[in-house]
Amino acid sequence: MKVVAIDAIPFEIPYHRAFQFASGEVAKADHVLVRVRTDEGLVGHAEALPRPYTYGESQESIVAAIGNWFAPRIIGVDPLAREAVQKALDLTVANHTAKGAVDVAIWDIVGQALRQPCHVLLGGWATSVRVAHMVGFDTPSRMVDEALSVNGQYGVTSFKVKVGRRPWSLDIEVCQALRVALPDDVELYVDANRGWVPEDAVAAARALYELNVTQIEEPCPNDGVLGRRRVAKLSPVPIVGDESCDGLSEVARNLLDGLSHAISVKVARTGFSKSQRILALCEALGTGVRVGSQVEGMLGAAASVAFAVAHESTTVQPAELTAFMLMADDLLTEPQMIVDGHIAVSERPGLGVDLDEEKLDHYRIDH
Ligand code: MUC
Ligand code: MG
Repeated sequence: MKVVAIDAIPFEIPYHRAFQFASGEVAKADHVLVRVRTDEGLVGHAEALPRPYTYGESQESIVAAIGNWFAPRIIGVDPLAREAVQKALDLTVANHTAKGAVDVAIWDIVGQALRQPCHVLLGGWATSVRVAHMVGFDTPSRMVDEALSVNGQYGVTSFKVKVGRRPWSLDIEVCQALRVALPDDVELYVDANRGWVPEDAVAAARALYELNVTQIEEPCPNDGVLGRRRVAKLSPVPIVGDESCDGLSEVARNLLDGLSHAISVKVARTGFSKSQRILALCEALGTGVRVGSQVEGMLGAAASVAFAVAHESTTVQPAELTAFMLMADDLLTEPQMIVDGHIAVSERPGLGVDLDEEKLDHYRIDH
């Protein structure tokens, strides 16, 4: 079997409201559908998510990287030859979400060719996983209302609160309000998206510890090594590496340099192939892992669910899989469902999801 085409189709789907955080915001789904086709008629899909404030990619750069570099190198390759695909992708540096999507679309084809769901090929540990919901910047009362609504309606009991504002007391005020309003068994953890300076991060961490916050993601910029190391050393709350841990070597350096205690693994940036390598490294170092969100739609969430349920270690912490709730519509024929705080994975071959071609036609912006 051979790859005969890789299409990168930019599309835009409105959001109910913008999802805001310290490093930027997602105000609409300006994503790219990656479609890989083979000479045997199999078609694999994935969703590429430009996050310029995190990886420096745009819809245009993702379309160009796939059209100019990745497609010409991978056309003619057998999709089962995933190491050859990785080699072809890594001839170009950066371009994380373009690469992650090509890898996932290739795995979608591999699953279809072998008539197995991707999650079974990846490890087959479970068939559902607890979800965590991300709460973006807003007033304390609106953030409380959102969390109560998602907790009450979907049974979600884990919330990642966006923080990293100045003064940092604003963030503590939000977390205090959430702690008072939500049931005691609800997990609160936070993500500062590098918004604090180290001194504020240490002070905020001490206050968040008192609120039983379980983790602090990216408290301050990772390139301020001594400051970040001081925060990781002094914080009573474990520090999670996310955007500073966007590849296997970056994860290794981050953990060995004592800059983080746990890692967010994101299928949107490291696909399935590299994410499994990162997972093995974290297991070897005794480091906790959470499947993170790149603020993806339902197609991206389907890939993250497949990865999260495939390994025991990625089911320990609730996976961030609800970002699609903010979107006014989506591209799949069957919506992703959250029931009792869990999402179940499709048992069909590959990613096990179908694209609504009419919706793709309606939302694509390249014609
Ligand atoms: C997250 O966990 O950081 C915010 C920025 C980004 O790149 O992803 C989101 C969620
Ligand atoms: Mg994060």
